[in-house]
Amino acid sequence: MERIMVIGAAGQIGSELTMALREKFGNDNVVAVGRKTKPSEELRNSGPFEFSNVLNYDEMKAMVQKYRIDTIYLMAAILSATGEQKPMLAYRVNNDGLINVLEIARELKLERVLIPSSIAVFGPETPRDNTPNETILKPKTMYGISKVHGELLCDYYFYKYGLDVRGLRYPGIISYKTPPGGGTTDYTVEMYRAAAEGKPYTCFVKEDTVLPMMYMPDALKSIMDLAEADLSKLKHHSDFNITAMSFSAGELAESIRQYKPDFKVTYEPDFRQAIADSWPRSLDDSAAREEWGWEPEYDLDAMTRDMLENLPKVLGM
Ligand code: AKB
Repeated sequence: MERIMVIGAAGQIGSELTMALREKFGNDNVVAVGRKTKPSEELRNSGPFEFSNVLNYDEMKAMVQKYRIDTIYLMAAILSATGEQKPMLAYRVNNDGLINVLEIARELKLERVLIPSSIAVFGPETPRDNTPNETILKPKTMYGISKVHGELLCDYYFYKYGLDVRGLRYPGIISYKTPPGGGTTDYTVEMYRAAAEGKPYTCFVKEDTVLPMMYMPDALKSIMDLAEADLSKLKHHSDFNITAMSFSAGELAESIRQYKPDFKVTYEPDFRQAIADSWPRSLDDSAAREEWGWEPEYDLDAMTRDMLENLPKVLGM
């Protein structure tokens, strides 16, 4: 039986992932763990919710034992932009949190651990178009450095201890329910929210900035499909490139204008521009396609339609 713990359950991906896993495996079989962000009523009331911190090894371990957990999804992380403002916090949460989870999983002989990585593992020396799975990994952000370290550690635990750790490199994730926090790709969600509220938007990257992106339903599908993939078919474990689409900030604004013709965007790049410029414009995700059948469903237009349909409800309009 699956007994799952989602750490970082109140965050952008964690909150929706917890609900999707509860739907699939039963509410009581999915324990949500959050640190301080206030969880939604839905999250708190639909199944077990615990407040804890991934840096508290003893408390986390006791909780894994209490709930007889066999699978952990580690979604807690300090993302790229916050990580540049608070590098030591990013270092601690992303590295120490990860090793805590890996050690708990090894000691308690858990069945599986899912740990997302990110396009932040790449850097300015990496080829930026159709970036291969195997390439130069020399990130310049603390977040990216911790994700490269994480990928290597996850593979280490797989090869040394036989712990089944899996992970994929998320591009920018776009969703309407829980806003993202502290990422470089957050301008996408901010732009949709401003458009839904009928407000103009000042974008913190340049109009021609292109990054790989993915809509939340595909992000959930990808990690849940990877969790169920046949281990014997996996040549990679913790570092799959995955993508759904690539577009510039200007193309995103244009896509929104199909539905909101008066929507105005101005561009005032800040420190996050340099981070965006160090990441790929597009990714080669053929390893994920071949090894576990990855295929996205949403393109830019389908995502824009869905975002603008759902945001007014979420924003209470
Ligand atoms: C960020 O912008 O930091 C994240 C990511 C790409 O991992 N969304």
